[in-house]
Amino acid sequence: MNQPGAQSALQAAGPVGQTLLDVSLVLTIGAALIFAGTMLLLFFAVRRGPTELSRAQKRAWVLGGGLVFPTVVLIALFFYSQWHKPPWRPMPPKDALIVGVTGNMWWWDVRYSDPATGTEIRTANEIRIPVGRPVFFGLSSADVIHSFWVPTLGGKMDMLPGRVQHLQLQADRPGTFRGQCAEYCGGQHARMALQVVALPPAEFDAWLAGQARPAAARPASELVRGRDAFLANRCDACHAVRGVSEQSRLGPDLTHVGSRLQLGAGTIGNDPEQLEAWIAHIQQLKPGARMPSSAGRLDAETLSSIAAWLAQLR
Ligand code: HEC
Ligand SMILES: [Cu+2]
Repeated sequence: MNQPGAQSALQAAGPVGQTLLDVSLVLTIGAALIFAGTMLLLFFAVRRGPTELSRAQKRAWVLGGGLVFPTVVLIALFFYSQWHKPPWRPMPPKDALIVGVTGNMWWWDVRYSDPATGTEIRTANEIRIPVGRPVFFGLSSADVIHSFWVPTLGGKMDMLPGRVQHLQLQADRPGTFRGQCAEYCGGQHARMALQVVALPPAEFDAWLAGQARPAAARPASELVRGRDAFLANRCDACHAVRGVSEQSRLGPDLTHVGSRLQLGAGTIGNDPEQLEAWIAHIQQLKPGARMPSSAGRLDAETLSSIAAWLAQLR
């Protein structure tokens, strides 16, 4: 499968992921030690055979092992977990980047606000973030319950229709981190992945400024055919390409689709050939996806002209 980016909670790439990893290690090692100790006691007990214990000895074992020990361990764990709990914040910290993500069957709608103008910048299935800066996600859903999970960074948080939930994450090193919808949401749930790309701050700013720009209203002459076919075949009934078609949000925003690492929420890679295959055969690549296959409806030349136009929307 085409899956760039680590998707492992064992490769923590930020403070939240690291805390979760630390807590998990303490719990796992602690549980293993207690289990080993209990088994050791059992081993000695069996080896020793039946023995008479005095009343006081019996009471010491039952109260000590059955009451005092678990109480001490559980109270210690309670304070340990309170101490490591990620803070719940109703408001983002001042320097945070705010990103809105809405789960759809089966893709992710992603929104930023333009730092220059405050207007909304929309993209899909790929979230770029600056390294070393907190990112405050506002998470929701357009249909059923989804769940946002990027294991290397931390999480996860359910996405509920009609509600906005918050999650604050941060990447401490550049890289590509794979995320996955973590709440079964229908037939193509397994093909609902996303990429989080953490970039040095200057590169991130340049990327965001690029995303803010609309697509060229007048493309180069060899691309005009693709753009016209996109409109003539009513791809714009579901897709916005800012500067070209704005009316619908039923499908991912395609203004800069050529710049994404993957297509179809992690289903395939992204180049002109795979774009063409996606448009022609989406129902084979992602059966049930809410977009019709175009093979049979569109001739090969039209398909490749649409793919060529989309591929250069970077
Ligand atoms: C009925 C609405 C609808 C129509 C019409 C439609 N699409 Fe889509 N399209 C979608 C949806 C929904 C998705 C997301 C599918 C998924 O990944 O589950 C999508 C995904 C895509 C993607 C992948 C985007 C990404 O970031 O992964 C491309 C490219 C695309 N469509 C191109 C087209 C083209 C070209 C046409 C016209 C031939 C078209 N679409 C017609 C709804 C539509
Ligand atoms: Cu899902």
